[in-house]
Amino acid sequence: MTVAAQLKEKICDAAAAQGFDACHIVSAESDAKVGQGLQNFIASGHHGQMDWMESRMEARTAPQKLWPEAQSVIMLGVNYGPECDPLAALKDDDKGVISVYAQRRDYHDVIKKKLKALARWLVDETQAEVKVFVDTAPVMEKPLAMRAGLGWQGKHTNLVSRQFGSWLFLGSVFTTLELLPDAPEDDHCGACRACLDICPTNAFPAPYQLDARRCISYLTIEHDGMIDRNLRPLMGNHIYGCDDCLAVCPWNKFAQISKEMKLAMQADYDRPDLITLSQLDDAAFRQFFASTPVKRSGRDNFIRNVLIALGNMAQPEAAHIEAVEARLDDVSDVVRASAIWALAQMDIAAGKTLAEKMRDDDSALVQQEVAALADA
Ligand code: B12
Ligand code: SF4
Ligand code: SF4
Repeated sequence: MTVAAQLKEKICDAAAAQGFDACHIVSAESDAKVGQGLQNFIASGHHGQMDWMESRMEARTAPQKLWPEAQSVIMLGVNYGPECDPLAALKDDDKGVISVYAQRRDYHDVIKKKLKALARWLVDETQAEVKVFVDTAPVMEKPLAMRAGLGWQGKHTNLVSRQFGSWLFLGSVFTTLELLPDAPEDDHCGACRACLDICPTNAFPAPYQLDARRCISYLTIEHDGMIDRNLRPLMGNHIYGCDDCLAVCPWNKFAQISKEMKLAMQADYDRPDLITLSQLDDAAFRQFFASTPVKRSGRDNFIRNVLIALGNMAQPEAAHIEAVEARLDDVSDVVRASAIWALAQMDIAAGKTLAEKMRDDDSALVQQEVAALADA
């Protein structure tokens, strides 16, 4: 074995010791296709309100644009395979569905710690310089992981692994070391289009392209304020993120249940009751979701999502209608406006009557909903 191959093996052994399930290496050079794909995404407006993607676009296009001294990137994956089929929860429409990743401790915290430990080990071993990234930095993790051979970007744009299916979190260690790169993974989607067909909001303008503005994950997590009226009925009981396109992928037959104890599913977040959630005030929301990524959306946008799910129930009972009515007095105008919509969905006559009573509300968002009801 060459010295370079030995070092690579030692790095991946050290990564495994930290609990990483996949470890591959890629050079830090740019890939023109990726930069072009990102530019097309932004130019088409597919990023919606995620202005931060646009403002650091150049840095995103290649590791060396972010850190010119970087020579190699160690791409790492942590398996978060769920114990059961996430699609099953969509049938219980009086319960909310929180996506698989968000029912766990915040992966940003868990993975950052592992990355730092691995980076410290690498510095001790080689005296090289290192930087670690997970999710929030201007790094395009999926194309890098594909080039490193961790998997391929499926038609839903996420990375699919032959070993772990859809369920890999990604993170990276950039280094000044020149490491032996791995071969890229090929695309194994073939003629399949299951992920494109299952998407409730038709968020894929074409295979391998996502219009985030239509994606329930974006709408429930990133989008601030009211959600497009035409999309609300399509969101079902998704209240934070969405796994539909991931869960339907046939490559999940090779998926494994996550072994990482720190990322164990937490029972409180499996199909939580919509009425109970609708009653959370800011302090209760922060407390209930303190350890999970859900806290990132903020209370008002989260309650908006819950109200949309209540409005989408096929056969709401009196208690569900009362829970929505209670939000007509909420301090947040997004919540009050969403409650008007939900009420009209559940009981159009009651919605119209109550909307009438909201005419004195001085919020523009509320008045837009009142006007839309009058037109309905
Ligand atoms: C922004 C973002 C989102 C956005 C946009 C998603 C997206 N597809 O880009 C939203 C909020 C919707 C989102 C949702 C989710 N996300 Co997210 N997200 C990110 C983030 C921060 C950046 C991704 C990015 O750079 N997107 C920009 C686009 C342009 O890049 P791309 O998808 O690779 O697109 C390529 C092609 O599709 C093509 N292309 C794209 N648009 C267009 C348009 C035209 C006209 C053309 C010709 C080409 C083209 O070119 C691009 C470059 O090759 C990454 C973390 C990171 N730093 O990388 C996590 C990340 C991708 N997300 C992740 C996860 C888990 C999710 C969710 C599953 C969460 C959930 N359960 O709700 C969903 C999945 C939704 C989906 N189908 O993609 C994981 C994915 C892990 C994996 N195995 O792939 C990541 C890597 C975070 C992590 N560290 O683990 N996410
Ligand atoms: S995450 Fe859900 S809404 Fe977004 S593209 Fe996938 S199936 Fe569609
Ligand atoms: S569902 Fe089919 S098309 Fe979509 S990523 Fe998986 S294999 Fe590819």
